Amino acid sequence: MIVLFFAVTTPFVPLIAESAIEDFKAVANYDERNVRPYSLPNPLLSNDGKKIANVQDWIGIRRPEILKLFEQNVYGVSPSRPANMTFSVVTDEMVFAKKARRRKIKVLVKTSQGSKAFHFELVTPNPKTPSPVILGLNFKDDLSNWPLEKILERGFGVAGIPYVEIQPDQPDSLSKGVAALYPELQQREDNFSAISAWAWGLSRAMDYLETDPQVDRKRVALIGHSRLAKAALWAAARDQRFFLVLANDSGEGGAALARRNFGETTRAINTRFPHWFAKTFRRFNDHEAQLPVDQHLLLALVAPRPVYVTSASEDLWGDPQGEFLGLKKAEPVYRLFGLQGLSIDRMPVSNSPVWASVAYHVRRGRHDLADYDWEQFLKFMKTRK
Ligand code: GTR
Repeated sequence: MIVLFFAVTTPFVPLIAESAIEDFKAVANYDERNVRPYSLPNPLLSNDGKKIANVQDWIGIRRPEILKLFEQNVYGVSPSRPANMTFSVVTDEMVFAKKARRRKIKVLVKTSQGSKAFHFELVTPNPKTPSPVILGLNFKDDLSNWPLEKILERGFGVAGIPYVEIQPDQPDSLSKGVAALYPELQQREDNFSAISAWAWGLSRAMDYLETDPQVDRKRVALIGHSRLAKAALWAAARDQRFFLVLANDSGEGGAALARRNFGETTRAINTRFPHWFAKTFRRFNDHEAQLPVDQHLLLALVAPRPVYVTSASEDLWGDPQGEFLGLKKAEPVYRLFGLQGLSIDRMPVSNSPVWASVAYHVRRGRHDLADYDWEQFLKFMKTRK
């Protein structure tokens, strides 16, 4: 209340007042007993009420329909692969006692509005054969926060894009970054949002990786943490070249069900991060029940490819239970493909991963991409052929 009063009466209030940020967290519901009943859109019922009973109808009818609903109502539209795009190798060296090769690749995109470049680092185990690669957006501009040596020892390559090179992460930043190359997409209510721009950047990195002889192009997995896990899920949902997705603590706008009033809400995320989603998404502030989708449908778009959802036990803002349920409610689509869901119906205790065609764990501890998470991800990937 005090915050609202402040915002309304002070003319020079910053777009996101720090006090407002704290206030959303302070007033959030963290009590399971206060979760209101909700009902979710059925993954296997089309917009016009047709029952989706086979893979063909899923692929031909329901999948495109859900993708479009997410574009229109949540993440906004994205440009297609740019006609004018070039890749160049900026640096190239052998590392880890010549056991691995590390390159920095520049992606340059041009449109009639100008040009924009971003980079990513690619490290591959010294190869006689192409390696599977784990690709992700990174908060850092190098790979120093990821367990490089461990990843390489397990036989995987890794690629990381400093996410703000694609699109800055600030309110009012959509006139910059790659979004600025497509001003016509910013005129729309379902505009090219920051999360869509980051996801689109992942697909552009994939455009390169597909051409690299040291990369097993059929085994490019996505990883992301937090806001970057939201983007990884949206990228995997849209772009079926990705082999699987590892979505760590993705929370609201990621794997967590929007209709569950627990932790972060649609209003909180749209207020604190107005650039992350399309403008249309704001219509659902306090009206999540009117969303034509919910986040289980985002996970379902990844089917039949594996999706690994994780939570952290202390990350109540991210709603661990809502992330688990998002995954469970996507399972009917995996079953349509003849794949098995998780063997459990209730969220497992901390540090007990459960794997099937989809996978889940809740790690003991706080919101983070921790060694424990990496360890499970690498083991899980070893089980996927
Ligand atoms: C939080 C935000 C979450 C999550 C997180 C992050 O402040 O509310 O949705 O994305 O940031 O990305 O670190």
